[in-house]
Parts: sequence; structure tokens; C-alpha cells
Amino acid sequence: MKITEVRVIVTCPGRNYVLVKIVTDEPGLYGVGDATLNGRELAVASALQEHIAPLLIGRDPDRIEDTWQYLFRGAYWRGGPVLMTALAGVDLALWDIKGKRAGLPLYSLLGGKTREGALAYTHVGGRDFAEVEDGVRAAMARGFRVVRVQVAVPGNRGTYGVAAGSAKGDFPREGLPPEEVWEPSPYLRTIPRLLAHLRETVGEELELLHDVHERLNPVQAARLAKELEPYHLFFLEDPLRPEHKESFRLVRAASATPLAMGELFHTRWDCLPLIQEQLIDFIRCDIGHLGGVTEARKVAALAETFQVQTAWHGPGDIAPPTHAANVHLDVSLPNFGVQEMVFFPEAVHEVIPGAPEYRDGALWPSESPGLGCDINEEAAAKYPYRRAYLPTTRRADGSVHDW
Ligand code: KDG
Ligand code: MG
Repeated sequence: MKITEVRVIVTCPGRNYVLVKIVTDEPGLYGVGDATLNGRELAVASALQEHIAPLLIGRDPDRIEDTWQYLFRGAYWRGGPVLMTALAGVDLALWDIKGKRAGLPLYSLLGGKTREGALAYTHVGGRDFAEVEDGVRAAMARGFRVVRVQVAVPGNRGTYGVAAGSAKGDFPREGLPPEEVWEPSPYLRTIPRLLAHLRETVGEELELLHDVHERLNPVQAARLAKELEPYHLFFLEDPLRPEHKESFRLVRAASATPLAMGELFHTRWDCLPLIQEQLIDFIRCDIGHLGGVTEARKVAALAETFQVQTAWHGPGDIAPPTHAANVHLDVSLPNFGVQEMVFFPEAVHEVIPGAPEYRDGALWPSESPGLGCDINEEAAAKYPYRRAYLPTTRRADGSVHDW
């Protein structure tokens, strides 16, 4: 069996997605993958089209590990978000082909189920505590047992995780990234109060988590983790920037609040120091930015060795094939922790059918062979690419901060 064609499909059914379709010489046999990198979509599409696709034509799609090594190590230039997202798109499509050939869903190829469904969490953001509380109650009514909570911070303009129209930043010029203003002091005062409010009003049973989005310095993160301790978070996500892994020691030493990190990591070597020193409790890489299922399995095995659980990244800016891969891994891995999820709009289901189904607080894998997703190329063509960026964050004095 040989790969005969690699199609890169860029589409915008509400937001931009880069999809990969790998076609084989077996009639009707192809695989689909996701290679979306928010705000840098065309860089990945071009890497795939111009540099990677020609290397794949004529290769045996069954040899996933060899293809992975060939594209990662064989090219000399390795790692980074663009190349690892491109590699993930190829990897997912190859696993999809393998599953379809075997007539088995991906989870079965990964060792079979260790659980039936994947405990899922949803996002709730609000302009104030009352709005967050309402959102949390609505999520509970939908069956969620784990909820991520974010709130607008008085004095800051634009808050991560709070819906548009409430706290979004300004656009410096049409078509460029919106700019937000963020200061640590009001943020650090607000978040413990939000959690206190939620524990008082919705009780102790619901699992709550919060995403810092890498904005704090080590001592600020240590303070937040310590002050949140009484509210028993499921985890505090991404307290620090990804560069200084050793800074996690300070946060760890300050409290017993569980910590999660990983969506800005791109290889197992990024994850290793935090896992090996047991400085985090959840590794939450984005399978779509980590080189796919092949690398995610290795990260999960490292994590299992050190009692770290998985919480793969599952936002709306990665496409359904990555969400499907998340859930196939979740139900097969022994050290699965929780799965982040979103509800996709109808246009996404039309273009990329097969996103995992949500029911009773969990996500359920498809029983179809492979990943269980497809690409409707005709529908994709109705939604052309639209340039879009993530926002930029500035401090009150105008200097650039981490978004
Ligand atoms: O493109 C950036 C998003 O994927 C990221 O901001 C989402 O932090 C995120 C999360 O936890 O879902
Ligand atoms: Mg996050």
C-alpha cells in the first residue's frame, strides 16, 4: 500500500481549520487529520504543502512510527509549533488509515478501553461572580461534574476565557490582533474571591478548575496556588510561562493545589522535567501541536510512570479529528485524568463530521474504524480562510505581556 496524495484543506466554518487528507492506492481508503494552529494556520498549511507532502508520496502509510521519525529527526530541523502541528496532521491521518484498514476504532489499536467514557470539563466565563455562578449552574444542569471558571477582572481590559462583548480588548487597526490590558494585582485579588463565592453558592462537590494562561511570575503563581488551596481546585492550569520549568518548584512548595501544564509544549522533552520531578499533577499537551497520537502515547507513558494524569488540551481552535484522537487516548490510557471539550457549531459538524459525542458529563469515542471523523470537501469550500489572530496582552504601562 502506498500514499498517492496529500490534500491540505483550509476552511473557516466559524474559525479557521487546517485539515489533512492522506489518500492511498487502495480504492476508497484515506485518512483525515487536523493541523490547525490558531493565528498561524497558513504557515502550517504551507509547511505541509511545500515541504512535507512531497516526502510522503509513495511511502507505506502503515509505517507510522518510521514516518514520524523520518519527518521529526530525518529533516534535521525539528520541534516548534508549526512543524509539530504539521506532523500531528500527518500522524492523525495515518492512524485513521490504520484503523480503517483494521476495521477497528483507534482506541482498540491503542490497547483497548480501560474505561467507557472520558470525564469532560466545559468552560464557564462571566463578567462578574453572579454571571459565572449562573453559568456553572447551567453546566451542572447539563451533567458536567467538572467546570473551568474564568471571570472578568475589574480594572483589566479583556480577560482570558470571558466571552466577547463583555471584556474584549480594542482593535489597534482593522484586521490586526485585538489588544487587552492586564495587571496581576487585581487578578490575584479577584480569583480567590471568585472561588470562595462559588464554594459558598454551588457547594463542595462540583470539581472546579481555573486557567491562568501562563501570565504570572513564580512568586505570584505561588501566592495564587496557596490562596486557592481552601477551595480544592481540580487543578490550577498553566500558572507559568513554558520556558522555566524549574520555577514550578516554588509553586509546588507553596501549596497542595494540583497543577496542570502543557498546551505550549511540543515534544516529550518539554514535558519531561515537570513529570520527572512530579512538579505537576496533570500533563495537558495539545495532541495537535505535539506531533499527534504517536508522541502523545509516549508522553502519557512517561506521565504514568510518575503518577501524573493526562488532561489533553481540547479548545475550539483545534478541529474535530484532534478531539476524536483525545478521546480515543482518554478511554485507553490507564492514567487519564480529565478531558477539556467544546460544543462545535453546526457549520463545523457539516464540514468535519464525527466530533466525539457528549453525554452525562463525559465524551464517548466513535465506534467507527479509525478516528471516526471525515471531511466534507464541498462544504469546506463554502467557508474560505479568513485571516484572524489571537489577542495581544499589554500591561497598564503599554509593555507587552503574555496572552
Ligand atoms: O489558541 C489558543 C487556545 O487554544 C488557548 O487559549 C486555549 O488555553 C486554552 C485552553 O485551555 O483551552
Ligand atoms: Mg489553557
